[in-house]
Amino acid sequence: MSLANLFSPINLGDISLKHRVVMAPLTRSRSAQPGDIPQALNVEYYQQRASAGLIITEATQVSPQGKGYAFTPGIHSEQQIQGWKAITDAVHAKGSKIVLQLWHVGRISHSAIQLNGELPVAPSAIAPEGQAFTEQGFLDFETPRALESNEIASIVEQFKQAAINAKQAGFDGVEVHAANGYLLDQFLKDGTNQRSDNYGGSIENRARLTLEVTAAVAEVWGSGRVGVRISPTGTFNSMSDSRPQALFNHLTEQLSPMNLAYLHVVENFAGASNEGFSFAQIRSRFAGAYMANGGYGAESAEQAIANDSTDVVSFGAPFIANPDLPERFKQGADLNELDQDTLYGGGAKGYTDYPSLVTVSS
Ligand code: 8OZ
Repeated sequence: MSLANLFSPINLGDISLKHRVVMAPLTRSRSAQPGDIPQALNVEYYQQRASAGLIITEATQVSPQGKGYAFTPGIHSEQQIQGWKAITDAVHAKGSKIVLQLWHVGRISHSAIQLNGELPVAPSAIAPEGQAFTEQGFLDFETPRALESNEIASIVEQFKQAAINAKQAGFDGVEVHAANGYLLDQFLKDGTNQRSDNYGGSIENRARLTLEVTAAVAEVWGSGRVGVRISPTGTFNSMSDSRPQALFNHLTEQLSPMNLAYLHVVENFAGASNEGFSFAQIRSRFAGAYMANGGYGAESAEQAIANDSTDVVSFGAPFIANPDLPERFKQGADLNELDQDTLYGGGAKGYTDYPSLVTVSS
């Protein structure tokens, strides 16, 4: 099968890609400790994958409050900025592009991780099911503290400062993480947002924080270097919404005139059902580039671009196990298998030791 569409160039706003195989954001929990600092091992990992048309980094803490998982990196200290700078330099040296994913986890954290043992914050005091991954191991989630109305501006400020830091670290842009049950998604969906102020209740109010954060970050970067990631049907992290189509149609209609680099849509993740949801309605409401994610392979990605249901596709799991994924797609080569046991934490094993195709020069 021809992969002519997948391997054609595209501009995502002001970010030019040489092809449309994008590396999705992937939490790997391998930053240097203490300090959650990107290190040489991470430079090697990202550089190995720099044949991607674009790399979206693993979710990265915008602030200490935004941290929810042990060993994930941040972008709120000088050392973290310098650590990321080595990564952006290495990726650029290989001719690829890299954007930083800006992440505030909200309630998906634990007082054992938060500064001064404070409770995690969220739109409403509703606990998720399950456990947090902390430096002390897995701990049951707690009931978070509902943010006061006058604290919301500081959330926007955390994202904005992180965007400024990302610029200093040499990225090509940033992606606002509004998916998968973290703080912005917690505000969007009514299973987690039961506020009665301007940030809760109506769909317009629940979308407000994501829109304000995106606008603040776009002020720093220019809108053509900002993407937003959403997961309309996602249930990961105990998420639910009563009217996801109406909610995400509205959000998309509001994001569209901002002229963003792209809208990144998690279409399949952790077995959530898409019954009754139309991603085509999201696509048709967004004037800029649509990036599809979740369960795609080379052929289904090619097909989806050819039939115009997406512009570009991001690949997660396949990029963990195949550092040279675009080349393997081109050659129709077999893919390495993913080792589930080495996804989070640890060192080089299951991180930088997946083999590339052996290329024999003639
Ligand atoms: C899996 C494990 C830890 C974090 C996401 C940042 O879902 C994540 C994540 C996924 O966006």
